[in-house]
Amino acid sequence: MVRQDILDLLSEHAGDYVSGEKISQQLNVTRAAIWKQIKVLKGEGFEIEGLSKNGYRLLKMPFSLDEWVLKQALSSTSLGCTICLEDELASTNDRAKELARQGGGHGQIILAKHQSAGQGRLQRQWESPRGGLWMSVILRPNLSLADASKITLAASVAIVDALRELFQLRIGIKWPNDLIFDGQKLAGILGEVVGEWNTVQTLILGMGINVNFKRERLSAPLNATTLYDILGYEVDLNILAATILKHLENRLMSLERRAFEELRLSWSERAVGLGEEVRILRGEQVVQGVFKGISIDGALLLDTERGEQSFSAGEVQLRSKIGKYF
Ligand code: BT5
Repeated sequence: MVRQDILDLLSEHAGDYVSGEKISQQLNVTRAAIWKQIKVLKGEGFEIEGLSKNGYRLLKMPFSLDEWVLKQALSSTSLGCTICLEDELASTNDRAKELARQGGGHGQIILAKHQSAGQGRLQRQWESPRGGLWMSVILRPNLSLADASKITLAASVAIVDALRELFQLRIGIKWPNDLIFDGQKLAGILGEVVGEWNTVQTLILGMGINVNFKRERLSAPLNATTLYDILGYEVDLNILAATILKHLENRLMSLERRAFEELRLSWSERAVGLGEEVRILRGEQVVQGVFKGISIDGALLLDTERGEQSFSAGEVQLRSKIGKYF
């Protein structure tokens, strides 16, 4: 509590010094206790200047995830209403499922600084070293089970738009939900329905973004990149999370208004490979054709020799004409 109170006080006087005496009086703690807490905060990455005659001044907040900093950055109204931030979790999606079963409400977010068993789709692994944004959101939207796939489409668009807003980056969406830069994967999305949708209507939306670490931290064979490799500097994970949640909340609101076509168009504008000759891999089988677009539910529509065929995300993989990832 003292930690939060000190930060509240310092941020209220942003840029100005607050005397140790004033903090001590307002919070009813000793000056020694304040000094100790300030030392801890500095260790966590807060830049706080302390001058014996003036007091303390908050100069900079950490780029790593911090509940207090994240709360300051949030502008969404429902998403992020409750924050669960852990140093390490096996998987934020798994924790979110547990919390959802225990009654965790719409908008609760779960983050881990590092995941020891991050999950991709279809039981695949998701490498999640420190410095990434590993976040899950519990959603109980006013939508039907048939619309669950639209939420993951919305999440892709939200991440693309957040990265464009913050860093003027142009990230592409590789169907169904990979976010890629220069043909390499920067982020992935894992949507999972919890329990009986008709009764509980809960979706866990997991988003994983490679942010403040070098690509070398990931296994060599992966076709991956990180924001650090792209930009050349570290970014504020709290602001990134908050900006994604803001865009996601807006997209969810339009989905609840049944603006499905709007989402399909937004997704298509950001997609890679549209209108191009592509290959679809279904196990050993390869189908070739022109990538025409997606259906309202996110199925890929392919113009083939045998006419239009549609593929759902769970069963196939998309490759460029020459068989590359994209
Ligand atoms: C995904 O699966 O792309 C979904 C990833 C979702 C991760 C988030 S993190 C927060 C939340 N908690 C979780 O436990 N998961 C979610 P998929 O399309 O199946 O891609 C998985 C494949 O991507 C793997 O088989 C690897 O080839 C590759 N991969 C693994 N880790 C990667 C990384 N950090 N960056 C890029 N590619 C990676």
